[in-house]
Amino acid sequence: MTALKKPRSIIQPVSFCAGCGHAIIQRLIAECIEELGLQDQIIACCDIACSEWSLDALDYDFIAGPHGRIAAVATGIKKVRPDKIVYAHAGDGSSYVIGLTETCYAAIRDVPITMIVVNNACLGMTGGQMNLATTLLGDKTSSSPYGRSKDSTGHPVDMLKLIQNLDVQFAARGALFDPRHIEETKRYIKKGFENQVSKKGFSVIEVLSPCPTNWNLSPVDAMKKIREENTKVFPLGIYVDREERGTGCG
Ligand SMILES: Cc1ncc(C[n+]2csc(CCOP(=O)(O)OP(=O)(O)O)c2C)c(N)n1
Ligand code: SF4
Repeated sequence: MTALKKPRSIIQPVSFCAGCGHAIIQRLIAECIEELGLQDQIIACCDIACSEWSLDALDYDFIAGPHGRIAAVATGIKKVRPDKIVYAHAGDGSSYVIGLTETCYAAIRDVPITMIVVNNACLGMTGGQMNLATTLLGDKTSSSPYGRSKDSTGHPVDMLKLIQNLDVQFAARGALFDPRHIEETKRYIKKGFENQVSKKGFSVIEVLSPCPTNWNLSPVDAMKKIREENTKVFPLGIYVDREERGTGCG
């Protein structure tokens, strides 16, 4: 039996809401970094949104970028410090809505960074407003109180299907609703770091993640919603792995 140990780089108690997926993702990031022995080479980038709670919790060199600009911030850091391992931990509003251009250009340039995008189907930090890219049709949010409607706000967008058409190193989507999928998500995140160590290109890992506070669900029901609803619109799996020359999903 393996004893689970907290990574040494987690130096503060979790500040996220109870049941928040960001906390699991923060832990997976720290575990991957520690298992790969990269602690001293990391420059972490978090966005001005819920991911910024990691800033004081993790014992890495850290920068918080303006909301939506995290892919550009990480790109700049990697350009001037190619010797460092640079990762971005950001929300789906930051990465796919206000920061759509930044994320796409990091992918187009195939910048060798590891980008972890938390798909919690809303704008978490500001009160759970609808996210144009990730809120499901019919889902009620603080800015779509009657449920998201296709007629007024269009369809959600599967960003990995867009990124799949660009020449990137790695793109995959994981989820957190049970231990098997948490392990799978960890493998994707680790692969994103390993690609950077071996000086390969842009890696993006999107994670379907609960925001129980803004979804008005218990942590258990939030995980159930992801498993039963969100995975239907956002299929899990590897979309691009240049190394394997495989593309696809599911
Ligand atoms: C330029 C700018 N626009 C808007 C905001 C307000 N703002 C802060 S966080 C946020 C949304 C965060 O949502 P997301 O990126 O999905 O991350 P989450 O909090 O859900 O992890 C917004 C709109 C800001 N700080 N700066
Ligand atoms: S508001 Fe949502 S995303 Fe932000 S910390 Fe709370 S549960 Fe997590």
